[in-house]
Amino acid sequence: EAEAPGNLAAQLEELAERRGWGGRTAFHQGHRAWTHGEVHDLAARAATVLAGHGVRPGDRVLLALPDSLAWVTAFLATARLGAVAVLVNPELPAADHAFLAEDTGAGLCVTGPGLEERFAGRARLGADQLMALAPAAEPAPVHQAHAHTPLYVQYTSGTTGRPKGVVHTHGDPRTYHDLVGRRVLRITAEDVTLSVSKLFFAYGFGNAFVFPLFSGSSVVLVDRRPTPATIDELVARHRVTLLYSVPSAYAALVAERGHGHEDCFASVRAAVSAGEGLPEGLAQQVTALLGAPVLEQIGSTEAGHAFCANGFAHNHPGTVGRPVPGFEVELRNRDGHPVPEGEEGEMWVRGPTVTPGYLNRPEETARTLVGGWLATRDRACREPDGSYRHLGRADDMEMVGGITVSPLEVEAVLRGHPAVREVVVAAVPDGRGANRLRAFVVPDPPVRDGLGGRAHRPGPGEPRRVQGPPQRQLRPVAAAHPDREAAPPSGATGRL
Ligand code: 3SK
Repeated sequence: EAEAPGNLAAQLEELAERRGWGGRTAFHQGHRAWTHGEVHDLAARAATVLAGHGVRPGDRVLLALPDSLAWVTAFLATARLGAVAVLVNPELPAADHAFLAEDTGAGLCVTGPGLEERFAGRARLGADQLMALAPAAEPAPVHQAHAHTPLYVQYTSGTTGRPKGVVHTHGDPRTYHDLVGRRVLRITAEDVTLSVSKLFFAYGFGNAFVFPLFSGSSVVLVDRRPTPATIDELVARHRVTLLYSVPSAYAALVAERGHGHEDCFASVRAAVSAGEGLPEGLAQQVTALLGAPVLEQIGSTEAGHAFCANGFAHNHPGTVGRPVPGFEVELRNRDGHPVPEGEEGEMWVRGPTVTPGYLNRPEETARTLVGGWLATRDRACREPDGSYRHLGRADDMEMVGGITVSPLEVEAVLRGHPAVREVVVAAVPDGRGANRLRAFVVPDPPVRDGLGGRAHRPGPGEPRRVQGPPQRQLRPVAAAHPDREAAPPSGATGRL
């Protein structure tokens, strides 16, 4: 489409009309389905409901709800009004939600089930209420927007672990689709998507919202992390063609289903992997199980979606692929100077969807966006074929289960426990091809019966050792990833 992009909601509505896919299924959720036409019509009406709750152009509308038709409707309705959607993990603790509402100055919070009591002191609207009121409302007029008008904010953490709101604009989604969805993944209206990564993450937002709405294809929405059994069932039931996931979830799928090709995956034409390195052995097992190529990518919240990707014509396992068309990648040393050819360095990225900056964080913006280049803090080396091999993070963050985790923050939480004298936290391979965080603890003496220690002697039935992740106590951070096996500590924030 050649014309300059305006308001995203109008771009998508017009595209569906012009291409004649208004009657095609856009979203499956449980046993229900909605067409593209129904979704745009409902969103136009939902915008009137939001306006009735005081939402005006430029206002921030915080969306804390699981992946669902309500999420999609609330996002498009917010866009239609020229307001800015703040995409938030609904599973965060109340203190984190309060921080995000404060940081963004949210004028309205749209809440999912069980969160109605959150965001006290702010205007709130339950997602159920929005969906109940919308059908009877009149469609709201579209607010004029331009390619550079802010559209949404997603949270990410950095070296300090302090969450930062990353701003993206009305022009960005169409570019994600043109570059990654259409050119790399060759998505057509026939595709059916299932994304393990949720909509509030950059990866999930592109996979399960942007690409399907720009291509007239359909998505299977799942409100929580799908188990391997759920993935099998949904792929078979909806004839999923594109599966997007993260290495730890692929490892779980392989562990559960074995290595031989399974009929229930016959419809899958590609599996996409991102969020952390995909070991070559695991990639081979996934390919054997699904009978389809696994295409590894790397992207970031700041870049909007992937900036390097493998494709069908050129897939180099063990690498994150070549720069996505329209993106440039430079490897630089710690001082920001390009490294000689063949040496490893930090990935600096330039491209059309890189964020204009962080919300309320001019210093962090200036450190991360330098002369039009984005410092990703990912370390990599360039292979002779132009693919990049990811070598980890340049900062003190670890990628675990597709999320960026600060081991230092986890250590700080554990150190606060009276039974812990010293602790080191590190990511270690879990033997299935993914990483797990492990805490190595020196207990505070005298300890005769595990970590119960002096300060707290466990009672009957209480665990005698610190098991699983620590309870969170630290400052609020955003976007804990639902792909985890247990709630991550506060240092875990979304990269996906
Ligand atoms: O590599 C990632 O983590 C990523 C993040 C955001 C969007 C897309 C990708 C592949």
